[in-house]
Amino acid sequence: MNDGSMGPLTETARKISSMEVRGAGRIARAAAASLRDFALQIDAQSLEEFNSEIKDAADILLATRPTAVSLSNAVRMVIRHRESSVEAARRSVVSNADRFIEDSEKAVEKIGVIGCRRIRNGDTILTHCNSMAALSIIAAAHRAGKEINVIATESRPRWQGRLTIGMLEEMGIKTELIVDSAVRSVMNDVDLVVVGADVITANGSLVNKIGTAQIALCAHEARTSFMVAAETYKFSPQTIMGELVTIEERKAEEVLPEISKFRHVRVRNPAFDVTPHSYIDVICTEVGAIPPEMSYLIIKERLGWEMDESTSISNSSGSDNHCCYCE
Ligand code: RUB
Repeated sequence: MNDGSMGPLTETARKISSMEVRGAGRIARAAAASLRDFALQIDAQSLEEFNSEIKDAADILLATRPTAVSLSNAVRMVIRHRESSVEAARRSVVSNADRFIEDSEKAVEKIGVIGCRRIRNGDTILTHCNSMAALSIIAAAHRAGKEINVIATESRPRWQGRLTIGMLEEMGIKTELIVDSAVRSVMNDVDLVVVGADVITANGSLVNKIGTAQIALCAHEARTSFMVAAETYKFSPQTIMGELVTIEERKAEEVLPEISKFRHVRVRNPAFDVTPHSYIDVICTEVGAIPPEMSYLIIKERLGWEMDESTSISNSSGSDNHCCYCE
């Protein structure tokens, strides 16, 4: 392996693991950019050597966080090429990465334009965690001159809600911050829940920040609309092949820094949970607002899904995380 040129890519991997770079879309774009920069540095004598170096680099990135399928989809889209020389393969990887990053940014914008049509003047919107796709919808509604009010959860244990309220503050949007457990207390004031996605499975279920499933349950019980904002690269081809989604379990210290003082307590810290498709009214993608039941078609048509070995790229490879699996 070309150790000298691996430095920046390893640094990106470290930032993704530590969550300095976080959120499924950002993770995917950072991985694409670091593969592109790495491809430009590879000093390979043969195509086999080039492919093997790129594959090793991809594996380092894939081992960072196991849940977000945007990471494995981005890696697959960037490293896939049919070239027969090192230089052509290098050019392919670079242009794949640039295209992925550009398309991904445009997708977030387009989701805003499409999703904001579902927001009415005077609506109160509840959001969870910090999702660029969900915030794109809220920002687009605000730009369109709709009077909106946002309720943001804290999103313990990593407090992503503080990022969200900072962004809403900058946009000048009226915002209320609540503790995660206050969701039911405020749900009757909410017109629409809008959240992002780490994974949409073949049956249309959503994997997103821990707590999302409870919010969906509350929204369902209160007859409040539940909208998911998800670029098409958040849909999981692996789930068509029957694979289960790996749910990342992070360190106990994130929840309880003084855990070492407790001899009989075990902290569980799953970072994501699963919302059944039956609780989701609509998934807003860059190609339209679709019912969750259409997820299979998105995977088939948008992700160029084929029954080949590239489909089996999985984020969980080599990860030290303690993971559990779900449908
Ligand atoms: C972030 C999270 C976000 C999705 C979508 O979790 O659950 O809702 O990743 O984000 P974490 P985006 O903070 O653990 O990465 O819409 O920005 O891709």
